[in-house]
Amino acid sequence: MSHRPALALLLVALFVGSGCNALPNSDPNDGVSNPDGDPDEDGLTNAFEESIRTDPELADTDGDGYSDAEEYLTYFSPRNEEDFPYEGEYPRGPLMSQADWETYTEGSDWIEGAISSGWKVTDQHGAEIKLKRFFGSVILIDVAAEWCGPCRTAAVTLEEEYDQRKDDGFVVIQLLLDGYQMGDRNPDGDRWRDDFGLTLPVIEDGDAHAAQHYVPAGSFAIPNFTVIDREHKIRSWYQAGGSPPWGLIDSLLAEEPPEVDYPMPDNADELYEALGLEPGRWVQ
Ligand SMILES: [Ca+2]
Ligand SMILES: [Ca+2]
Ligand SMILES: [Ca+2]
Ligand SMILES: [Ca+2]
Repeated sequence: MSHRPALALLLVALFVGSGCNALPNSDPNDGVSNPDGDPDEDGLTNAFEESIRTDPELADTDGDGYSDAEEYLTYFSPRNEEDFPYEGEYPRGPLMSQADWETYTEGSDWIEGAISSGWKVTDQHGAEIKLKRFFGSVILIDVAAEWCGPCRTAAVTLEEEYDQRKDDGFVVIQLLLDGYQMGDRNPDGDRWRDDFGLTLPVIEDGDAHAAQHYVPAGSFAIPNFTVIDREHKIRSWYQAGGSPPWGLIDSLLAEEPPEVDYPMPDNADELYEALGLEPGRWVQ
């Protein structure tokens, strides 16, 4: 089901085997002066590496353990060591440039049709989750607590519903407010995931750092569900009780993802195959 752990192990083995340096360059003439060359053997030509500003002589430019090609082809930054493929393999599409993003983030929370503001939290794998990294996906924000019976009922089928849709670019972010007691600001994300077999991002959000963006002031009924579309617009805000609006989610998933300028290398197909990766839905 998952190919990434095996690949990560392979990469680790490669780096261990080569003393954590760039992969060996067997041809000293195959240097950066040749735009078609690939001296670091990361699969990306010098010309392409220049266009994305990665190091053509280093397979893992930012040193995070993932090669430049693997990161770029899965829409993570090969130039940012804090950004790398999630252990949870949550769906992700091409990112906007920062400039494009800034033109996009006007508007306010809590209004249907507005762009959801950004926030960042840490998931169960210790990975930083930034909402804007999921631009292009349909996102369900599910606010719950361990003590809440209806929340637990909704969680029973959540993994199955998520699994059916994630290849279409569906992300669920579960925000846990409390533990077993109401007002207990110590939710246990591991316990919750184990109870319901969840692989999706589960966030211990006891201070409502993220959840505060999706509930009206003075009211805090849970479970509640907010749906964010592929353009990061809030399409259904604060649906308290019951189950997520699956009909709406499916209709939003049927919409085309926004176009983002994200050039792929000419040898992308071969690279995906060589790396054992599935091309993302957004690959042209
Ligand atoms: Ca290269
Ligand atoms: Ca490189
Ligand atoms: Ca890297
Ligand atoms: Ca990186």
